[in-house]
Amino acid sequence: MFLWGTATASYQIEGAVADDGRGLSIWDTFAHEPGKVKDGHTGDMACDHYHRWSEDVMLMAALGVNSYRFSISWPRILPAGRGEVNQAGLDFYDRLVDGLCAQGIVPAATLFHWDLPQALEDEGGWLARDTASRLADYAGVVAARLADRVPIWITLNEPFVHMVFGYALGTHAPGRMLFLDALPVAHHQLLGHGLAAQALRAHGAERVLVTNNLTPVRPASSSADDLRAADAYDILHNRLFNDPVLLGRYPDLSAFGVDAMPAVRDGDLAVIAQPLDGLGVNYYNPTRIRAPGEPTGLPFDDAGITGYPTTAFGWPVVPDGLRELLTGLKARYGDALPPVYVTENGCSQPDTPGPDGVIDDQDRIAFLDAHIQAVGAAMSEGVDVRGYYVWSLLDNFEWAEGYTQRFGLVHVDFPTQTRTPKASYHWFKNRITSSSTP
Ligand code: NCW
Repeated sequence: MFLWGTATASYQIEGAVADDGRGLSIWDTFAHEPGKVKDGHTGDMACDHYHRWSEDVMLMAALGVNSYRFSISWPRILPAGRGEVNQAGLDFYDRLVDGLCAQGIVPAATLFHWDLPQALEDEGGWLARDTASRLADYAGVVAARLADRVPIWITLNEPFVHMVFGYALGTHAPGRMLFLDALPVAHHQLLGHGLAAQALRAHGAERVLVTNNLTPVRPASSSADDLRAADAYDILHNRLFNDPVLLGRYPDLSAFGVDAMPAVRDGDLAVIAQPLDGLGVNYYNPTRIRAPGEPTGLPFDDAGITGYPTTAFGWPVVPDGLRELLTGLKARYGDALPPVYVTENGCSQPDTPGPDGVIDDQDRIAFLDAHIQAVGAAMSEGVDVRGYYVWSLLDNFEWAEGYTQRFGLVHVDFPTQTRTPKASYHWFKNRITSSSTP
């Protein structure tokens, strides 16, 4: 059965940050620091999904999806990041999973979608090797409770984006600006993936995935300098997180002046590279890269993509980039590529309700239609794609952009928490009922 779903993440939708013994996450801390998030927004209330989850499950049931990708809030389960388990936190996900199963919706749970317990950040966060073991402990705790009903587990969401925005540039929590010194964050997340995968399997998880944010890289010209720059960016964005998991080795980082990946110990790559049941792929847009005009400390420069429409975020809309990405993965990894799940794809649009209250998001419909066709094209070119999840079910807390970027199939009026399905919700329902595959 091809999985059609929607995706969300805990800090972006749950709210209820002080309910039932939840501990603090790095995003609670970061969002409350003045100037970090647009308009001073925080996830304190978000979509209040913690209290409204059953309404949200019914929205999915009426949408007709057969799967739902959500993330578990680590500090709800282990408020101090380690040690004592908060049963009330587990009970929440237990109720959610039962609610999904009752509607025939297959749960797909992400362990880490960026909301690290603050207590672990205080011990070094992902710069500390120990955090990898803590992820594995947490994986064991949640799988022991939920793996009897949750068949699909995703260890990490977009470890590249978490490393770059959280630890290299500081625009996301925990707000560190370490530039290339953030590289150990990549290794420790990947090690955490491998250890967590073992713990999940030991507790009966059926399918274990990791989700990477991937982008097809297009050189700005065919000059040798631009080709070299594009290759360097491809290594950093795509291969740094795919190669260790799929091939058991790090790519050559010499373009970055790095002789060997830091923080790696004997045996780590074997843990990281154990067989996967699927690769989760989040696709938003391709990247056009040129050689830097003047020295920047990096071997590439973003040339920007022109000639395409853009989303409210300013991201170019290039549906064929998804076909290019998927077929490129197959060409690069061959038999080492497990089945692929498109675990996120979608767009932010202004989505202002009309005078009649209708949210007529035709641009999102065109976006989804074209991207689903691109998945179909990749499948007919031989890529084994098993699922497609729209980001997102609901408008939600879009990290540093606060509530200003709306990605939902369902509009949320945040002051009243009123949910209104957009035109794209009705379109997606028709699309997935009219054909069982892309
Ligand atoms: S910001 C981002 N997102 C959005 C977010 O809501 C979701 O939680 C994420 O999984 C929508 O999907 C992901 N992704 C960052 C994409 C930009 C990466 C560019 C990095 C260049 C250095």
